[in-house]
Amino acid sequence: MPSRVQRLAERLQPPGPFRRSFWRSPIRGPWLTAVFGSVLLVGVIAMFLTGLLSYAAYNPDLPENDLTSDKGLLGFYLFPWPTDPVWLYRFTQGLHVLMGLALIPVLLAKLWSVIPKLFDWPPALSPAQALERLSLLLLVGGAVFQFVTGVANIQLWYVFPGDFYSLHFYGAWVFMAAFVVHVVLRLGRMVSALRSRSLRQELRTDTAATQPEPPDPDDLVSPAPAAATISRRGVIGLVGAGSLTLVLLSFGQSIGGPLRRLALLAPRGQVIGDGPNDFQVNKTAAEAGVTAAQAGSGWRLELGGGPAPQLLSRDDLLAMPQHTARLPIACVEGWSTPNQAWTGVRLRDLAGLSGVPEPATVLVESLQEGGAFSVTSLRRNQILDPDALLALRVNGAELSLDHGFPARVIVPANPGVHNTKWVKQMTFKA
Ligand SMILES: Nc1nc2c(c(=O)[nH]1)N[C@H]1C(S)=C(S)[C@@H](COP(=O)(O)O)O[C@H]1N2
Ligand SMILES: [Mo]
Repeated sequence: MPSRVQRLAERLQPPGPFRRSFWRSPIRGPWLTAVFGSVLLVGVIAMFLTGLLSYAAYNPDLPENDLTSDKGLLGFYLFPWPTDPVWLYRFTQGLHVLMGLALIPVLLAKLWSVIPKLFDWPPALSPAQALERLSLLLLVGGAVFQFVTGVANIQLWYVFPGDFYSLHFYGAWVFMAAFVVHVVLRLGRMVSALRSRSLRQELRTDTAATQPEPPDPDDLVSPAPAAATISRRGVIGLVGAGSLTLVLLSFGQSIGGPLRRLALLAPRGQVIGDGPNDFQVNKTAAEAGVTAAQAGSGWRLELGGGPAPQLLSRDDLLAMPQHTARLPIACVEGWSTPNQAWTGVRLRDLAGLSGVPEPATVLVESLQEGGAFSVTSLRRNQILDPDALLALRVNGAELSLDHGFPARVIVPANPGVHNTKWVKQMTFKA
């Protein structure tokens, strides 16, 4: 029996989408919502964890590395990012971006499945309901915000009012707070809805045999269902095909090499550089404002932090013991290159030469003027790793100017952004 308050509320409903009978899809109901919800439950947790890892990988506690203005307590979990296995960041960040893309159709389907709730009228009948709807605002707004900023960033569409890192970082925490509240409130209902129908049975049911779910307390099921024009199987298939298409047209950018050509949704050029230097470039020398003249014979590496600063020419560096390491470049934007053979001087040898053989950090500065990534810090474990290099050559050839000639940093498992190109100065600190 509807209560008097409910009956009154119904009479006060404005017309159109605010009336429950406006929404007539016969497949909308708790089971379908729970199917998409369960995929999002797992997916969002995985996104959050890989996102947290990416923040840790930036070593934001070191000078110049924190791209958020003030992490405060939100950095409680930070740990020194390891250098082993070398593909670690390639894997976690490739996964973060690919999963995010795959979840877009699922999120849209989930929102479609609950859209009548958006128009609930009156907006709230009790303080508890008002609070819940407010949390939904943060939930839906937070999800849309995270997906939009993430996709814009991997499409190099830097339109944010502020910088991507701060927005995506704080956005994640706001979204997760609302997500936890939502899961606590709805998990039980999700589980019982999933149990209410057999997935296997649904996957065998065609459009003609598709019937509405029984009326539910959440009022997702239409009170006036139309005839089915698509089965639940059809909608699940459509969403799955959408996710698969996004992944198929994107994963090539994370695998690199010849498969990169499949990454039609990736924004970067397919072929950059020639011969041994023909692998992905983030920012060309021209874009960074670095000229061949700056990188020419007058270039000197300034080693600081020790008793006396030192200036080394490229020939001085080439005269030091050379080491080759096979390492990838993996960008926060999800693209990466397969291992390339980098050759140069070990960072730990440079630390020794500078007079700081046991460094805690090194501050690396680029020839590039300004730019968020022209000054970064590396941690002790990254300096002392035997495969951490100031690279002078790649794949048996001189570095190209676009890949950082005369010298660039390359450290195993390091986020691409901290593999500074066109290095000018390194300051080791004990
Ligand atoms: N000086 C400087 N170094 C830089 C960058 C930059 O813009 N300026 N971009 C970084 C980023 S974001 C990435 S992913 C890698 C890419 O290296 P690559 O262009 O050789 O592939 O370089 C890093 N080093
Ligand atoms: Mo990057």
